[in-house]
Amino acid sequence: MGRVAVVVAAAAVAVGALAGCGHGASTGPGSNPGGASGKPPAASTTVRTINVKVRGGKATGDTGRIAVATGTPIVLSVSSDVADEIHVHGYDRKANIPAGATASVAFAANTPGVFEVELENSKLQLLQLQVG
Ligand SMILES: [Cu+2]
Repeated sequence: MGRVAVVVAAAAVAVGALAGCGHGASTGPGSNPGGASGKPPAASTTVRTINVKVRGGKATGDTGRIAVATGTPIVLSVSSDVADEIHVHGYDRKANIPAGATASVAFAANTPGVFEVELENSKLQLLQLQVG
């Protein structure tokens, strides 16, 4: 069992290293989250709201490992006392947060895996989104 945990942790690190924080480097699976391709939203699917607050370089709220089922609609809201940028690795979603304000990114968690969510400029990990 311990070995499994180590392997999972190593994989998470590897994913993080590969994904990096490169802006514009689109190496994703090429999904089309735009939603204009004729797939009606599932009315019964509950949106998972994730709220994180950053003050003085520390994240509080829905931090740590957040597990959701594949396909769950996510609304991630982050408030920060300094201007920064939300970055959802893997899904490569970003949103600018003005100082003292809250910004949100909404997306469907359609790709299984563990994805780091961070404040890009502060290089502060907010949480890990575990999809699957
Ligand atoms: Cu990043």
